Amino acid sequence: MGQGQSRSEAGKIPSSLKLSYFDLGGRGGRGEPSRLALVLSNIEFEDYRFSYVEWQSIKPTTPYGAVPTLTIDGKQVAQSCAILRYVGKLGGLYPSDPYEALFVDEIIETMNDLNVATYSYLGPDVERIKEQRKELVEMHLPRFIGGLEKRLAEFGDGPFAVNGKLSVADLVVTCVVNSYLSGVYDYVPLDILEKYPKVLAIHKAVMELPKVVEWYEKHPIEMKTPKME
Ligand SMILES: N[C@@H](CCC(=O)N[C@@H](CS)C(=O)NCC(=O)O)C(=O)O
Repeated sequence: MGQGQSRSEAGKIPSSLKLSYFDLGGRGGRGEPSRLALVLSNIEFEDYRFSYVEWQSIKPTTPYGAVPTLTIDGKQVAQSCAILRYVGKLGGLYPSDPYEALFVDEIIETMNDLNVATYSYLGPDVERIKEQRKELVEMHLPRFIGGLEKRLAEFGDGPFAVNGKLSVADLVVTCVVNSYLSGVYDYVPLDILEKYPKVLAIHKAVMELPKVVEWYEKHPIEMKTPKME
């Protein structure tokens, strides 16, 4: 059970939940925040992970040819932000107060905008990757992470983003930060987020939660040295 709502406010837990997503070596990605929400809420789920090779045969079985998907008592649903809100509601990590929920949603959607910009090109053309990462560093990170850093002052006193209470918004921010700190993005300096202390404070607070510590002991985050030239 999360800290955002009481148990009586949380949703009915289905008897079977299967979260399907790539195995990204513990880094962020669109599936990891929902995994963390389920883990933090002590909700059992099948953590179905697969490689890109396996993905080719899985893709046509998903509603939009994309993951994550969540299979709830045999029914598959898609879209990472919708899944995250749903598991947040089940586990008490999504506010029942609509006004508070609005701020949580603002953060989820902002991190989604950043993810869309981050994954806009994943192909083999190195020059195109360099160009895309330059845009990320100069434009998208200041816009979305810099924007969030300023907004956090209005959302509460921290360390968690909204009213100081742990919510799925903190999990989505943490997964974005983990992917940047892991060095997976070539041509992006590893210290790029250092000018955003409030965002980093959310990450630190989440990564220190005992269940999260235990989770990453089991699923270590693979660290890389990003290519810079
Ligand atoms: N709007 C969707 C986007 C899903 C998406 O693009 N997922 C990526 C992984 S993060 C994917 O499935 N890529 C493989 C492919 O498109 O074949 C969501 O938020 O779930």
